[in-house]
Amino acid sequence: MIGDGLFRVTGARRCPQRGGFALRCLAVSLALVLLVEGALPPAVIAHPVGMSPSRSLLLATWTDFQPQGWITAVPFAASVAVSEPVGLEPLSAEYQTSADGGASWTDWGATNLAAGGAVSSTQSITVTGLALADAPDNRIAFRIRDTGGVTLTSPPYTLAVDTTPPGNPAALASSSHLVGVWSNDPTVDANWDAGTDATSGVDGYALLWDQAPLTVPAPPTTTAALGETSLPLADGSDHYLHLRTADNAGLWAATALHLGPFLIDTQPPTSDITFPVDGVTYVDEGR
Ligand SMILES: [Ca+2]
Repeated sequence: MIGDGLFRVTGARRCPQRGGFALRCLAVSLALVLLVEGALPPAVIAHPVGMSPSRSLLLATWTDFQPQGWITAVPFAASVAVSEPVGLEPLSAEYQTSADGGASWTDWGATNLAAGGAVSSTQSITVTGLALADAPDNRIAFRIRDTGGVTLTSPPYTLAVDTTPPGNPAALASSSHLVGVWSNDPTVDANWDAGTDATSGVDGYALLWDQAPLTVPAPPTTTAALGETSLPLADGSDHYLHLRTADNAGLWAATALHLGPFLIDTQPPTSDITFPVDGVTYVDEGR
């Protein structure tokens, strides 16, 4: 220990044994031991050779990491800015990635990496051509050396990748109406199961009623529920419901589910009966 060494060097054994001078010598020895054992501010303590000083790590700042949110297409680019007053060596920049939430990492490398900046103390690092698999918890970390030889490592950043559109529900059905059967109820109850999305999860659905059998609804989602009652439908025989699923990454199923036709007739029948003998006509107004 450094303190032990100092204590030995300045120990009482080496102090002259002459009254007040011996006491002063002992006081100086104790003061030196206290200083070395922690009484000095940390910034003043020199670091042993081979141990990274904390000075630069505390002053380095990593900002502006991109991309944020879900990544829906590969390959993609990731970038970050790093600043440190000492100055940085752009050619030393490297990165590594993890496909399991940071449990294991690739080796550090500089493939498809570019680093530069107007001033040496702030560098922008960009990596292109990243092609990580679908996963919510991919990670990337960067490192760069400063002109003092200290390696600065960024925190790990999340790369949430979902390039796979969701699957529509397995079934779309009505609990109130039969397809192709006339009904005097103008509001149709429809229900469906959730559908699937392995990585980001199902966000919701775009529902659309119209008079065509194969319409594919456009974004945005109109509901996240698993059932809905239509607005009153006009009398007619060509009402169709369409449903399309979106995931939390903003991807949409390429196709839609279709249900119909629904036949709506809210008007009671009207019948005219004429007695030919006297020509009187009776009208059934349906009341
Ligand atoms: Ca997805």
